[in-house]
Amino acid sequence: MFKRVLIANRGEIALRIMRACREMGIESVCVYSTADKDAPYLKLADRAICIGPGPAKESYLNIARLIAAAEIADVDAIHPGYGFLSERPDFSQACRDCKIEFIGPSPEAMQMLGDKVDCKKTAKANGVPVFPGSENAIEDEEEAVKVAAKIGYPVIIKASAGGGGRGMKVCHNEGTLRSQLRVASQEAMAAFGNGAVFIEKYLEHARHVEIQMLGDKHGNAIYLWERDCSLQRRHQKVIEEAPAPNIDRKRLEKVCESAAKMIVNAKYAGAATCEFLLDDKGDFYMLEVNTRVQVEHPVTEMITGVDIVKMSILIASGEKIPYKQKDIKINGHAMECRICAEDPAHGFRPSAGKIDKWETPGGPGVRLDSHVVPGYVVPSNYDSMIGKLIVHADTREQCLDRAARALREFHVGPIKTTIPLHQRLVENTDFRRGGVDIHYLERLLK
Ligand code: MV4
Repeated sequence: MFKRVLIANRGEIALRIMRACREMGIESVCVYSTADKDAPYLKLADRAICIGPGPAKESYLNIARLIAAAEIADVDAIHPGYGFLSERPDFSQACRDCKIEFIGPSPEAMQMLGDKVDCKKTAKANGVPVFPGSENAIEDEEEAVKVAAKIGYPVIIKASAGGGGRGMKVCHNEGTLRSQLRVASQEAMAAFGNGAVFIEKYLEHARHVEIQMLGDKHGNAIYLWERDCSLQRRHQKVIEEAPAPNIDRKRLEKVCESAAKMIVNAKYAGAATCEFLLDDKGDFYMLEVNTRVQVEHPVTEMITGVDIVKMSILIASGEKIPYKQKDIKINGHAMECRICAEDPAHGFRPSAGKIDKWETPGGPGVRLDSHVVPGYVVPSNYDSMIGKLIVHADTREQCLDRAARALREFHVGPIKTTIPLHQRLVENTDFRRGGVDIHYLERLLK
């Protein structure tokens, strides 16, 4: 096992990884930008190293500075967390070049599953369902028009290198498809340095269901079942839950088995998430694979008892996954509310600044993953998420009631937060019924 790990991240996930390291007897080295220099979680690390100024490009996204910090601290491994450099094959490669273990997949596995065109081919080859569409990146307009005629409109143009909804275009007819192809490719080139685009059938009403996977370096893979993340706004998830409500678990199990095969065949080591859309007929279509530990991993931890962050470290150190698929049992229901420093009453405008009041919920089945303490100043440089409230109970209904109860105990000021929105959602009858689609929240807020 590693003696010392560098955490190439900040905020709640840096703290989450630090906690895993402490329990595993591993020293943690946390990096920080000057914008985070007074962050309280840094005191919990065995060592903290400043890597640059506030802008992420000059600190958390700067590979050379992170590697330099890792060399200075003489760490065995680097945990990237989520966001920042977590899904960059060049960072995984830089770690390999410097003989530092990257806690995540190899650059090859990350490349193969990170590129959507390659990923779809791998998925298909392993029996993982995907949307019908172009087999390869679109080379010319006529080819795209032919494929679209075959699968039928509407179709969606996506960037092969894109993710999280960036650079997508929905086309309802041949005219828009023709005109949008060039635009999409140019935008993809500008945003990702790769102009490759592909098309597939567009699904209007869908739920977002994702499967938590773990693969190790010995050719084993298991799944920790699914999360439903349909409640989102502008591609930012708001509430995630597990298990997914109203779902055919037999069909889900088949999809999970295929996804595990795909992870094995991609020689994938670490935590991964396979994202799917689920239509109203109960069919699954894989969208992409996220090659990192995700924000919402705690809901899966709560229902399976598996510590996903510890697993990611264990796997990187070369250990086998200490569970067989049959050991994974689902216990109860869990839900996560992402609490952001934003004002939901005013178009979700950012509400950075000092948090004087931070009164947090507790009691049975309540977990709060947050780096905030009273007096903490939310920097304006980064993501606005200030904590995740995770609740666990025997049933979904009890889980919703517990979430409502915990949210009532949560008082934050003077900055504005999304707590009132969460209170409204856990009382919402459509959401309580289960199975709202990915456009539900945006419709509700109109
Ligand atoms: C789609 C889709 C409908 N049909 N693909 C958005 C994020 C990216 N991972 C893929 N996304 C979508 N791909 C087809 N063929 C609708 C979306 C989509 C979406 C997906 C998941 C969660 C929220 C979403 C919100 C808008 C659109």
